Amino acid sequence: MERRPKRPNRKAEQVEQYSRNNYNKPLTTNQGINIANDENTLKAGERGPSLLEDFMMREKLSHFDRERIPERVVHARGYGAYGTFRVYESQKALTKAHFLQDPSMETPVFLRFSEVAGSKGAAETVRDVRGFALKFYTEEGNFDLVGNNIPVFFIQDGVKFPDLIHAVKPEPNNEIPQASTAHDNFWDFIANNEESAHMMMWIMSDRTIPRSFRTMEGFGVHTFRLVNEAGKAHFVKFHWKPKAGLHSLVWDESQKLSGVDPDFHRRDLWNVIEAGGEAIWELGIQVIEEKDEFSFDFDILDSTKLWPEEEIPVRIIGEMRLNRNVENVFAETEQVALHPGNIVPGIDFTDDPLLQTRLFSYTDTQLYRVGTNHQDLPINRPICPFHNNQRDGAMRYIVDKGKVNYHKNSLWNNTPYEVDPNKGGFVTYPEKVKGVKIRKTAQSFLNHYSQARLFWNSMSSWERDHIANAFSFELGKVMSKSVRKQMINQIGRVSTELATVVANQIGVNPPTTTESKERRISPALSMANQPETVQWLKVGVLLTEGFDGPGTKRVVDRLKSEGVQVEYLSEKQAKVDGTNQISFIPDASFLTGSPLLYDSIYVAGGKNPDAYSVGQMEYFIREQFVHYKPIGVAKNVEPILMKLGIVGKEGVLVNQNEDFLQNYLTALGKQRFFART
Ligand code: HDD
Repeated sequence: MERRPKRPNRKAEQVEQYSRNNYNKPLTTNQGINIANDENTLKAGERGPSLLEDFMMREKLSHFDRERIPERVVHARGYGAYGTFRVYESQKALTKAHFLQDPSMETPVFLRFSEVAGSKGAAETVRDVRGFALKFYTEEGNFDLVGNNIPVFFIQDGVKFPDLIHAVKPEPNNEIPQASTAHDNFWDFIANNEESAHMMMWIMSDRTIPRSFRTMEGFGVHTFRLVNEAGKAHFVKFHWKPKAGLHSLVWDESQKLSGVDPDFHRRDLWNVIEAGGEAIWELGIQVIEEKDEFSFDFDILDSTKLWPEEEIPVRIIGEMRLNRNVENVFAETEQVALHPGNIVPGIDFTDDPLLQTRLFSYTDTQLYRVGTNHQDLPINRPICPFHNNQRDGAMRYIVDKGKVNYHKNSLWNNTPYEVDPNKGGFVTYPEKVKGVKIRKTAQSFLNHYSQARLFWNSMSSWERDHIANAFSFELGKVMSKSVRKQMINQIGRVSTELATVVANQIGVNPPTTTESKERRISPALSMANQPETVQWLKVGVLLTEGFDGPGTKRVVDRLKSEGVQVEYLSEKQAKVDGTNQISFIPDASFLTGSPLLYDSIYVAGGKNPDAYSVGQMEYFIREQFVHYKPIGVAKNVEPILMKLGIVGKEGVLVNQNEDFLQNYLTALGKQRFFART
């Protein structure tokens, strides 16, 4: 086979060629003219007026005036990083895709996370579906897996996508609310489009308020095809399983964080990577044989359905590690043009009607948003050579040499030439199709409630509480009494119990609808019981003058040795002295820091702290407690726990014996203590 040579990290090398370092360089115009004065326009006399001939001012201002490109119509707020993907063992039996053959080969990737609804500057911790969009720069061209952190979608046919998004976005008459689904239009859409019932359960779960990009699952959502060398195809779904476990914020925390740190998620990813860490996911696939296409009680082409993992197991086949931040967010993350239609030999589409419409929409949006030649930009270029007869257009970057720009030709021996399928040329999977032209939803797509109920059945009790609260919040913000009632009936088709709790909370009658009969559960859908890990968790250590030096140092050293990120907080950002000549310089003061920014706090306290510091320690402990987080305190801080009435509560630990460190680490690993409710 005419495979291209293997060269790891080729993407980094490629982007580097187009990078520029301005440090310590003379200031020039874009034409290369050295600039002697960048602070004054050219004027007729010291007090003006300004002169039109000032080419430096004109160039600088008109470039600035054009600095923005249209934000994405959805997923406008996003953040990306580079990394690599490696398959654990050859997937030859399933696919001929080159990057899935050789475990020793690393394929460069770029991953852009995003929030769907908000504008480009919206807060990051809002309740929303997160985009999980990946570009694999394979040796055979770019493969984009443009997914979400939820395995199903709102609608079944993409022709409804503009309606869905109009309903999600701020209402058009007053542009309120920003980055939130808690409004009439959205819930009116959900109540009147039954196919959204399954997704509505997912978005009201904690999945839509992740703790970190690193603690989310990712899903390709659609059913794709894998095709092997012999031309045999299998249906496949793609899953990304986070090594850091699946963890979320709680609602009160996520709302407050939107103010305290609107960049909470990007800061987390950026900091971990800058500190030399990696965000790691394993790639899993679910596989269904073609012959089994109709063996399930759902249609495998329906994007509002998942394939229960207990029925169709997820096989782990590889690993992705994100480990390099971008150099320039606009050039890379903003201009990246992801497209589910970018596939490589060995991967193909299915007839999923949602996927089919996406194949049109993404190229279209990139042409509008970035431009005709968006594929030439460093972030979008494949790492393999690419040649064709496409020419010109706005901002054409490539200088195509020679006079032949058409196919077929004799002058250049009919090159660039078509590649034989046996040598890597892409051939569409020869799926048999037949039917009459029709606009109709397939009968097999019409069961909207079984899997919505399956999801509800699979939740732990605290997850159910959170879902009920989320519905109560969102529907409580709906002004239209009619929409509230419709929604209670809609939820009632999933669960009478849930609908009744929410109805009671928002002041409408209980449902009149009948709940789904589905009684199965799928444990894989629950977020409870995550593997315990403390790596990259962030602990804030609160200190005041005269803190126990050796005791605090022992805690900090142990935390750090386990991979925990530690930050010190105190009344001021000046050095704080503890006993035994041990002192720390705070990373934040009580003013600039916040309990919301930490997975846990260790309160070392100090000798006779003043009233302000005691008040702050109390505040940090209370907030951490109501967000179910583990708390560690030095012995002299115990009176604050007593005052708050939380002594001996789950995950609240006092540093008073040998076991403290181990118990505190175990508590950290658990991350949240929802039993406190
Ligand atoms: Fe979409 C962006 C994910 C359905 C049309 N979509 C976009 C992004 C993600 C998804 C992650 C951001 C990519 C980036 O980071 O640049 N979209 C999904 C998923 C879907 C889905 C998982 C269902 C399974 N999308 C969908 C449909 C349509 C679109 C049905 C239209 C028919 N999506 C778009 C778009 C966007 C987009 C308008 C906006 C910006 C962009 O493409 O690049 O074309």
